[in-house]
Amino acid sequence: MPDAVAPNLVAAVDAARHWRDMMAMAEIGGFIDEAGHPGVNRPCLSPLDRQARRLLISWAEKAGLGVSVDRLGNLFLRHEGSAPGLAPVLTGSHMDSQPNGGRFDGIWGVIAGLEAVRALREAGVATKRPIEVVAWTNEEGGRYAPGCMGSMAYAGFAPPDTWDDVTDRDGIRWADALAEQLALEADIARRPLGVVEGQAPFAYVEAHIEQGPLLEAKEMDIGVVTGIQGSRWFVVELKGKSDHAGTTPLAMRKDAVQDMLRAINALNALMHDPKDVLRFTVASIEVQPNTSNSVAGLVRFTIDFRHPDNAVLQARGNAIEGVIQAAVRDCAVKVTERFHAVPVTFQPEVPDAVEAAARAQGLRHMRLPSGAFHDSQFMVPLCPTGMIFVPCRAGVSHHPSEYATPEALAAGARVLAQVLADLANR
Ligand code: HGY
Ligand code: MN
Ligand code: MN
Repeated sequence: MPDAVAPNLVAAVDAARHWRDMMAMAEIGGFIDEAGHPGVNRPCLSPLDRQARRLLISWAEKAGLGVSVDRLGNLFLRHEGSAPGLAPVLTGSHMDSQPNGGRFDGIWGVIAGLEAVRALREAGVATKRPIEVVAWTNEEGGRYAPGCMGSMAYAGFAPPDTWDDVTDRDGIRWADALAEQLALEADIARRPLGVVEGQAPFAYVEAHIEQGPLLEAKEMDIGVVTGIQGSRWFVVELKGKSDHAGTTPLAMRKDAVQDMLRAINALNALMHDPKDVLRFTVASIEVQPNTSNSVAGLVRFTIDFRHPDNAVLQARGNAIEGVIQAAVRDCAVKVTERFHAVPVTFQPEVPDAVEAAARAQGLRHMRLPSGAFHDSQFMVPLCPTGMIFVPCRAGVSHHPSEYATPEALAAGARVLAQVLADLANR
């Protein structure tokens, strides 16, 4: 579809319905934080996740879409095209949230996909190709690390049983939580797992809030996403010796917390970037036995390291273990890498279609990369891939004060509808 707008399609996107759907989803796992912000805590493979999926499925069935799930729990809502055998256009995002998450990260891309497909059908816009809206399993990696398990398995990036023995904080294995979810959703049609067992998509487009301040600061309506920076996750285990805090001389201790401080100070030096492009975060720390009067015998802490330049991502990431080994004085060190997503640049087809739709609809737009990772990172090797960003208030995300306006979401859904119609007729 060139720069022409399908006026009946754009008009068929129902902004009020879209916002109602978003607010209904936000009730599932919703909470009010101490500052009065409405947050969401909806862990993957939890009863709340299943409640949200059932609500989405009820809307999809009402809209006449086919519903199916694959063996990683990825959930698909299918709009049939006039040539059903053709590779589908895929759109979607994730429904799981951070534990202290917002009402828009991930879920908006799924609900926007549903709204765009409903608008296509209500406007009578025919598509040659099928369109599928997907809700990927475990994008956040909050309950089970790493993130993007559903999309990585779908794309053949990692074998589907890679994470079977990963446990959550309650010791529940990923494989058991996934089996429980699939059993509770046994009434939903099964489908082969992505390109591993089935068909690759023709194209993939994901709608998401920016999770950064640029679009709001530049007063833009639409972000034409050009690519995603690389991310590497590590978990570092320091094993010392627990001792009595009152009687053990410091010279005799193997204090895991003191060694953690040495390690993090050394990592801060490794990761120093005067241009503030590099992202280095330690945000999850486990201490054992975690009592005030016993010296810490064991510490586990996480590293989230990101950079847009793969050479830097590899060089600094590969140096992490050696830097920790050199800095630690008394403990045994174990460094495990558990996520490695290289920087990706989206092929031109989808960003160009997003830009054409935004322009045709008279929306202010700009190109920008994504600092957050997304399931789309793993679609790039499979097919032309891209993302549509909308502004979020002060760029805040992964926090209950995350907010995007009804108008911003409706504009994003209208662009998505036009892009889907465009791609599904190629
Ligand atoms: O961490 C991320 O970049 C994503 O929001 N899960
Ligand atoms: Mn997200
Ligand atoms: Mn997120």
